[in-house]
Amino acid sequence: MSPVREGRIQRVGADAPAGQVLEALQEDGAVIVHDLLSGDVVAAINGEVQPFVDAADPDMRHLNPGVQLFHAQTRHVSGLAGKSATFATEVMVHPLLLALCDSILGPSCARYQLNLAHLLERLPGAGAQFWHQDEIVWNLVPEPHPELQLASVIALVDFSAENGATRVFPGSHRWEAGRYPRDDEAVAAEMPAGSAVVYLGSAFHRGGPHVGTEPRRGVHLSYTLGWLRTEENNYLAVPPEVAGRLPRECQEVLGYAVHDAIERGGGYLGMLDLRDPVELLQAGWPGSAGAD
Ligand SMILES: O=C(O)CCC(=O)C(=O)O
Ligand SMILES: [Fe+2]
Repeated sequence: MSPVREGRIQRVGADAPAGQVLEALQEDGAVIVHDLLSGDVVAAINGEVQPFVDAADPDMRHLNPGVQLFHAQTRHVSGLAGKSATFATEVMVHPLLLALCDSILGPSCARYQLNLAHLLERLPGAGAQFWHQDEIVWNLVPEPHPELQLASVIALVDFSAENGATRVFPGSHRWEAGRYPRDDEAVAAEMPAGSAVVYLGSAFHRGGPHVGTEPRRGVHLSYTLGWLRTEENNYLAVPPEVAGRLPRECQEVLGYAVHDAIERGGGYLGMLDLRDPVELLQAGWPGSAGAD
């Protein structure tokens, strides 16, 4: 499909050239990508995660009371790449998402990595999240700084304004410090299942208020620079015995690959026994006695 402007957020098809998606993303801070995932992929993920969703407690206690309000009336399934092989192989390393990471994060690191992969099933009655920038988790990084994160919310059911579709504030990635959103500036990322709203870590957004009747299931998937601490501990979420069964590209994105900045005059991050953990996984570690 050709790009369509609606409010001030553009919509593209997943077959659009990555450059066109990137342009829309850089212009507005967010873009809706239709049909990023096929119906079969959505159905496979929904089936694989169902037991975890059923087991999730929507009243779970969070680490911090502030987060309690933010994530109220929501079933959470975190560490999704360790729980759904279809998610790990078809979504986490989706070529379009990785192409966007190459452009947005690539210039500021030797390799980017998964930040978090978290299913959010927001239930009827869930209130609006407070507006925020996802990059706030790294607020000790001095300003100005390069873009730290590429984020997305992927719809696993149809998203509507009524069931709490993610609200984005177009252009907010360029706002000066101290400029905050007004409610009338929000655009609802209404989209069919399998589509995604992709946004920059610097763009303001929120989960919308759920005034519908059916759970709103989506995946919050984001990537960050390979040298930053990730929000989710992906080595524990997807431990070596699980990661070892995934393709190498998935292992790399999960953060098992060394961040090698030697060519840029830097050094290594994330090595083990002076080796690259991806090579150890490829050699059968920890199932075998290890490499040599
Ligand atoms: O679920 C949504 O629509 C947005 C979630 C979000 O922004 C977050 O959890 O940081
Ligand atoms: Fe967010």
